[in-house]
Amino acid sequence: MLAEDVLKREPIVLTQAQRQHYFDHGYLHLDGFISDEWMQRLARVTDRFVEDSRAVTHPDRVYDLEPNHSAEAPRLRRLNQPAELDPVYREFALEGPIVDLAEDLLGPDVKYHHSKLNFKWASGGEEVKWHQDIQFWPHTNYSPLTIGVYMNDVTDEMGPMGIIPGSHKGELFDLFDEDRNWTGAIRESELDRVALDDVVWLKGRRGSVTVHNCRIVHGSEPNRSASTRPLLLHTYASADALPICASIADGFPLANTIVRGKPARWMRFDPRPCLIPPDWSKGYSSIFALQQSEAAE
Ligand SMILES: O=C(O)CCC(=O)C(=O)O
Repeated sequence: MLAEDVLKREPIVLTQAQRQHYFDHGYLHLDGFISDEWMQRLARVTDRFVEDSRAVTHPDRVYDLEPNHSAEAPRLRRLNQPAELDPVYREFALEGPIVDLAEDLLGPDVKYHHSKLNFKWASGGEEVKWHQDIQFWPHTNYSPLTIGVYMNDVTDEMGPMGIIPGSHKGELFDLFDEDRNWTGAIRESELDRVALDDVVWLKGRRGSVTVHNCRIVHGSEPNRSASTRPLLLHTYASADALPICASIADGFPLANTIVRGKPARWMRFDPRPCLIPPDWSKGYSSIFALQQSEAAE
C-alpha cells in the first residue's frame, strides 16, 4: 500500500505525526514501547539460548559467533531467526505489540519476513558498517521495514543503531567492492555521498523500539562498554511486496507469513532499480561475517 493510503487509515498505536515522520525521514524511535512483561519473557528465553551457546564451537544456522567465542566466555554476534526457534519469540513476531506498529506503517495487509537477534557483545562487539537492507533481500517495492527492540538499556558506548535521516529517499548503493566481492557495506570511496554528519544514534532504555525503512542508510559502532547490547530485529512488508531473489528468509517456515489482513492478489512494483545480491540459495552467513570478510558458511 502506498504511504498516502496508509496515512488515510486510523492508526492503532502511533500518532499521525509519528507516521508522517517515518515516511518523511525513514525511521522512528519509540521510547519504552514494549511492556516489562514482554521484556521479561524475551529475556528469559534469550538467557537460555546464550547458555546453550556454550556448547557450540562453530557458527551454524542458529548461532553466529565471534571468532573468540568459548564455553567459558560466550560471545554471540547473532541468534538467527529467533521466531523460528522458540514459541515466545514466535508469539512476539506474529502477534506481539510490534505487529500493531507494522500495521500502522504498512497498511492492513502485513507480512512477516524474517527475524534476528544481534547481540553486539560487551567489550568489543563488532561494528555494523554503513549499509542499506533491501539489497540483501530485494522485493518488488520498498515497503519492507525492520523493527528493533533493545533488550537492555543502550548508551552511546554500546553501539546503538545509527541512521541517516532521509537517506531512504536517496540512491541505493552498490554493496559489492570494486572486484565484485559482496561486502554488504557501502564502499569507503562512496561514503562522501552519504550525509554522515546528520547521523542520529538511536540509543534508549530497555524496551525501546527502532523502526527503519529498507532503503535507509544505517550502521552501528563497536560496543565499547562492559554490557552486551542485544537488539531483537523483525522485518515486515506490505503484503503486496514480493521477494524477488533467494534470501536470508528462504527455507524458514514462517517466512512471508501474513500477520495482519490477507494475502495480496496483485503485487505492487516500484520502478526504482535495486542491486541484485549474490545467489544466497548457495548459502548465507551473516552481515557480521560478510562485513568482517570471514568465509561464508
Ligand atoms: O545490530 C545493529 O546495530 C545493526 C543491525 C543491522 O543493520 C542489520 O542487521 O542489518
